[in-house]
Amino acid sequence: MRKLLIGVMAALLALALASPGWSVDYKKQYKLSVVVGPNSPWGQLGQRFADEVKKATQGRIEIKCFFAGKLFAGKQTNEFMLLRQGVADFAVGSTINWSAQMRELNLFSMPFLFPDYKALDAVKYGRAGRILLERIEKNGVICLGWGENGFREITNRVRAIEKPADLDGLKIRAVGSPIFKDTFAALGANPVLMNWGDALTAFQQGTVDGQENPVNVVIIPYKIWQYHKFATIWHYVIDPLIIGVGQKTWQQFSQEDQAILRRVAKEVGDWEIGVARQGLTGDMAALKTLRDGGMQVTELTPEQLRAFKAKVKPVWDKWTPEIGEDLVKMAIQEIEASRK
Ligand code: X2X
Repeated sequence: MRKLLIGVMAALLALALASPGWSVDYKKQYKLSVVVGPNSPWGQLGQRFADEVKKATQGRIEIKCFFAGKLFAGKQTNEFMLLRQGVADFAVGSTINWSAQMRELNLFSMPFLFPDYKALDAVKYGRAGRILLERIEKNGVICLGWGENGFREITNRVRAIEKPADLDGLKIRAVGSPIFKDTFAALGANPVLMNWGDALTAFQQGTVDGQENPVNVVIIPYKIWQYHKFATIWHYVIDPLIIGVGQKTWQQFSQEDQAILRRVAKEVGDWEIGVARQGLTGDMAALKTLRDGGMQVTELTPEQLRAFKAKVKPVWDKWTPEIGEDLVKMAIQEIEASRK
């Protein structure tokens, strides 16, 4: 009897070793966190990732998406921490929300640092980007791929913003990440930091005058023209997304499945980046949707932009050492090289 039992166990063990994609340790279902809803391309990225991973692993990895910050009661700056702790297994997270725990990620929130998508890509796929991802990994989150929220543009219900003085005293909702408070204070506005879930109510009730978010991924899906008549395209901050997985979860997967996760993240991430940028270069066709919604859209000239950039110098002075002098310098070099 004992011999038989040992024989059966040995056979089971051999079977487990022989099938690299199968492990007794896999959870029945993994949790993926997204701050926004399923209608945004950002939410769709989460769902596509889950669907494609399930298909490619023949159902070995089943991921359920939790939209609108459900996993952390809307407190978006906790997302990275919860991913580290394993409360969420996966997340498609904004660098802004993760910057609360990873100060270096404020690099992307340095006002007027990134002039265009080429500059962003040069940093993301260059040395500075590699260093950032390594640091995140050291902090317990594996980065599988990039997505994109996009360049953040400002909308408000009071007046067209063409120069810094137009921001005077406007109550602008921003994410609860300290660099935004500093930036809007430097620009003469009245920053109000709150979670996205609360922000929608604040727009509705008019307790804030304005907000800043990307065109395709937030302004259009959330129809911000319902609350705000004015939009200014100023590209002041870029907001990349990272498809991440907590270290503890990652270690459970076989090498074969890890490779699948990386491949799928790259594929769906690239798809979403394409959607996030659609109609936002050249003729800026995406802005038509805002105008059709009734918004007055202002596109700033390089000269008008310089006036805003001059105002945020104190933000650069304060935040460069926080992010790391070397990292900021490296990013500036990569951006300059991308412009040649
Ligand atoms: O809260 C925001 O503004 C949003 C949805 O863009 C982020 O999560 C960074």
